[in-house]
Amino acid sequence: MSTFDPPFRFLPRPALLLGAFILLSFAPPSRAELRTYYIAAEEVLWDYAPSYPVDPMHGTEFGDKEKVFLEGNEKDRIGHRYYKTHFVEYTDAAFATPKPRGPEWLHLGLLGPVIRGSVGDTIKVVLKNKTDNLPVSLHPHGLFYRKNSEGTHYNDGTLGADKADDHVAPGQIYTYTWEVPERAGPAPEDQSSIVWLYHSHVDETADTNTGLVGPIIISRKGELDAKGKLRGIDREFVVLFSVFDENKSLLLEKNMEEFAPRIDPDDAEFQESNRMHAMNGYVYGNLPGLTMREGEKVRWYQLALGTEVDLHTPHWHGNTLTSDGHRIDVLNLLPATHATVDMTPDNPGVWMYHCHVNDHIEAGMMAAYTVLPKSDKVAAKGKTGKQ
Ligand SMILES: [Cu+2]
Repeated sequence: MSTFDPPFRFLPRPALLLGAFILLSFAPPSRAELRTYYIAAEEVLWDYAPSYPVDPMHGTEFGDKEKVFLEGNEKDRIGHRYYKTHFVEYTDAAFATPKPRGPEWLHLGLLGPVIRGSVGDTIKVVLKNKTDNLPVSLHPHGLFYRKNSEGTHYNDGTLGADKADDHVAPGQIYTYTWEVPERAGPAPEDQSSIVWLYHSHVDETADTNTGLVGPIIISRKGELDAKGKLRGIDREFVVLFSVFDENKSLLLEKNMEEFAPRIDPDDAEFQESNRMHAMNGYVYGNLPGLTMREGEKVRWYQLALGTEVDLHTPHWHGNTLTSDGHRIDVLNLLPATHATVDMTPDNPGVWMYHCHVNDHIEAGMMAAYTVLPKSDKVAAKGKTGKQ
């Protein structure tokens, strides 16, 4: 008995399959969307090294070299915990419920949420300033913004409403509107998605050292599926390499009052102890969540921010990647560089992933990523019928 209903029952099965293929091939690309994000700037007591006093890279206690940056002593060192301000995503305009961060984004750490879009979309970010006393703003790289959504104050000839985005005062809300035209998305030689930074730009250096930074991922039209997942890519990781200079933080005074009240802020050794060589706000192997499986298509978005010490060379042990059509295991980053590189790991294990600048290795700019063997998945599938 035929399983086909009229009027297709006269067609042979190959013709039907071909017809379906043609229909799908010419299906209109996914429609442009309005994507709205609710993001608050708020204070957090951030821990650069939750494992303290254990060094997870070596399975021992931290030594004197690491303690330069990590050891607080209630007198003249702040230690591994600092008050910072960062971007937190909320579920809606009430700003009452933070949006839970899934395990796939656990590694973002201190960073704000991923703001995602496709070419043709419009992105609205409703920003609420939940800090006590710091003006904040949102400035996106790469996207198309008018003067009322640039998030930066300077003598640009604008007045009135076009200035409202420049400083969002504590307790206030402002909505930024960013367009995603072709020129904000991947160019012909790019992969299917690219990364940009967003950050507060009231006092750019102080704001970013305080922690007000996050990623934007823009994909080609039609590359996001109905669930908002990037087609053909199994996992995405975003990592920001930055020496957070806590001496330049807007919260230095608060940190000193609470953790190191008896030190001159100009003391050179104190200042050095406050330069946190971090990957997503973690040092010395504390960055969690970089887990993938052998054979998966893994996309790494690599970012840097900071000053002249922020020339970083991320290096992956154990596997290689492609960057702009070249094979690499080390990438070059300068402040505010955005790079997208792809890996198909073929080598299971726990592997080092660190900045290759010697001074930065010593100061803690290191992590580990895990590649699970493909065989586990095959075995699990055989057992349960699903992965
Ligand atoms: Cu580095």
